[in-house]
Amino acid sequence: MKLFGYWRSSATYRVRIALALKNLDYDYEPVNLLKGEQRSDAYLEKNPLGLVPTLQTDDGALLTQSVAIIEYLEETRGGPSLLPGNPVPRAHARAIAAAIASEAQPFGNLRIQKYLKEECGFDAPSMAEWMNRWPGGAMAAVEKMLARTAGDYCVGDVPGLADCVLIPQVFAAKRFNVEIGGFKKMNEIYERCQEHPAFIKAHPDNQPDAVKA
Ligand SMILES: N[C@@H](CCC(=O)N[C@@H](CS)C(=O)NCC(=O)O)C(=O)O
Repeated sequence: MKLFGYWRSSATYRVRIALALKNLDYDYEPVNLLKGEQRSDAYLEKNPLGLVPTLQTDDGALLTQSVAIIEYLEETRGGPSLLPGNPVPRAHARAIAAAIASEAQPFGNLRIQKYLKEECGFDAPSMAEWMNRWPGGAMAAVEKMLARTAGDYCVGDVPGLADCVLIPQVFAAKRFNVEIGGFKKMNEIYERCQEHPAFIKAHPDNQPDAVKA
């Protein structure tokens, strides 16, 4: 398998966590978002939305959308399951993943931030307000969801799909100063995952294309 991604992309980070939790080997090809490589003709052939990640399977299929990729890994590979066995907790895991992937992450994506700054004239305070209102607002709702579902991890006591999606979003929130400090459960899970080998392996700073500060 080959993963096309970018070290600091939260959606790529989701897939890396899933690959690491399942202990799967893969090749990695960086797509430099800051250089706009996601919009090159060659990359658009792989991922028509011009977003990372893309996973190329061993038989050449090109998979896009991080949550669909994680579900593909779950359905086709062994290793620890990333979804609970029972339907209600399974629906909770998918709901948390969807809340973050659909209602939080897209509003803070690079192309949206670029558009707001360059075409709508947003200055730093307007950007901060945007980030707290939209990604931050969705994360406040996720904290309430976690109150109903979490144990040591997002749903119960085993890391899975929801954690693959939550941890990168918390990482991004910290990077963009989104106010999530009061979200106790979320922060507890985040800190626990910082000690987990699969999450350490998947961390942006541990990727070959990471830019050291
Ligand atoms: N829903 C997509 C989101 C992918 C996405 O937004 N990727 C971001 C990085 S986290 C990206 O490629 N941004 C490039 C851009 O905005 O130009 C998924 O889950 O794969």
